[in-house]
Amino acid sequence: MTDLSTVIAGVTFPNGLMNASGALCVTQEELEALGASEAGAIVTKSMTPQARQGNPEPRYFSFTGGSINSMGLPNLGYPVYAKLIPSLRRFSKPVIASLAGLQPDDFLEGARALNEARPDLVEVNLSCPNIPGKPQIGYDFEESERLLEKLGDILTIPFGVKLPPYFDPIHHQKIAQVLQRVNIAFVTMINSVGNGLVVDPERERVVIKPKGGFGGLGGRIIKPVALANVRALWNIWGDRIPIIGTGGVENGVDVFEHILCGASAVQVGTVLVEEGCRVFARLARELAEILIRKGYGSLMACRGKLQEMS
Ligand code: RRO
Repeated sequence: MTDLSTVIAGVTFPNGLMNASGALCVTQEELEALGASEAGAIVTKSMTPQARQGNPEPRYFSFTGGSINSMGLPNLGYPVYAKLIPSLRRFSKPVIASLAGLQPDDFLEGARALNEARPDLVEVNLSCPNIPGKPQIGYDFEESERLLEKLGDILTIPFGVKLPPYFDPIHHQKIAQVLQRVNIAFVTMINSVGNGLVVDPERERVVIKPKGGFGGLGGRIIKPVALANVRALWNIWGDRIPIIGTGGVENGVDVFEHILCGASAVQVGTVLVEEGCRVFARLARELAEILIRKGYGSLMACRGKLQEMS
């Protein structure tokens, strides 16, 4: 048997495959379906103080090669998730609460609620691209540090951060320094590639309604950007801070590539929305096949093993 388990911030996962926050994880029903599936963890939708309907529809569109979304943080609100989380523990897999907010104080209020609810880990979302007038916090290094410092004073649960993609090595250096200073427990990257635009040429129209059609890109087309971001932080940190790779995972080989780049686990967004929770059993089977073929006894054995050319 190939060992697909992994450890992140001291928490053991039965396998390193889980949903990306946002994908089929808003309602109690969806969270329980993740619990009953082969997913190695349950990740909640990013939550805000009050319940939100999100942006007007249509707000999600899939196309050959990926997806574009501008959901606008539809979620049930901190109090409802705080009540739900303890009951999700019965599925005997880690529960990761994704914490968001519309302003810094929201995050602090959410941190207090989550201290009571006791998920295994908290993933602080600094990278939602879809709220009109609210920039992605992760692109402001000073603001990110201020917020994470304050959260560190409040949270009694290990917390990590969900980052946007960066496109320049200096930005990888800068965010890595910030995250080291605040003692981050793990990093999830990347969120969707923000503010892309998909065009329907026949109708000469955008494909989603909010923000004039601009939205976050996910799926196969973003895999090289995701792999580059995982690798860039692995090159800085090695195994000191675990990375959850997210972006473009459609099959077992994609998972393998993320792990080779340095990820300790992967999250699945677009393909989960398209295929439903049965995707986890398929990915686990395909990942085990490639690990066996390559002679690796476990997922962790190939972590970071990507070779550069001499
Ligand atoms: O809800 C969303 O529109 C959304 C969020 Br919070 C996020 O972090 N990433 C994304 O692609 N969509």
